[in-house]
Amino acid sequence: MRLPLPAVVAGLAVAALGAAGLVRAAVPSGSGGTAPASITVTGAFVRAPAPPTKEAAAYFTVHNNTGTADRLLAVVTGAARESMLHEDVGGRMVPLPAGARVPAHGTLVLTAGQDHVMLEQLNGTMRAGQSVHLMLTFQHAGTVDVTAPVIAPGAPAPTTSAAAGASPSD
Ligand SMILES: [Cu+2]
Repeated sequence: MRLPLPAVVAGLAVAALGAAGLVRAAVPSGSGGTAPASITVTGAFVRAPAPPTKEAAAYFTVHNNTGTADRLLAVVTGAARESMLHEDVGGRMVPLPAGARVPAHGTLVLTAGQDHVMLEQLNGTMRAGQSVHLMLTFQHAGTVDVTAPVIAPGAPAPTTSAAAGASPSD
């Protein structure tokens, strides 16, 4: 009666792989293996457009857990046909075609009045209470998937204290 055993073991192995595949979405694909995530993203949210504007903006804080500077190159979402990294320079939007730097053991904070991801040509109506999937691409860390709740145009930003709360010991 030894035949069934290998079959059971093989089944378990497949189940474990399946679970790893699900979890992988939250981990940078570039880090590989069981190493701690080289990049983590916290406090993500999307501000719904304030009529008559039709653009939404995404904000989050990127933590670089490595000793090498990285760069956020692009953000893609199914919620909009165009998403661009912008810098707010005295109220004027300046595109960041080369991305935004994430210092070694440091943070990149996207927040109102500074850097943000502009979401243009939205696919459908965006309302508070929904959530938006963002795929961030980094120069070294690869891609990181983030789920960002949508907040109303006038609602307070949930990441106001993100910069103050960021700790290099993380
Ligand atoms: Cu903008």
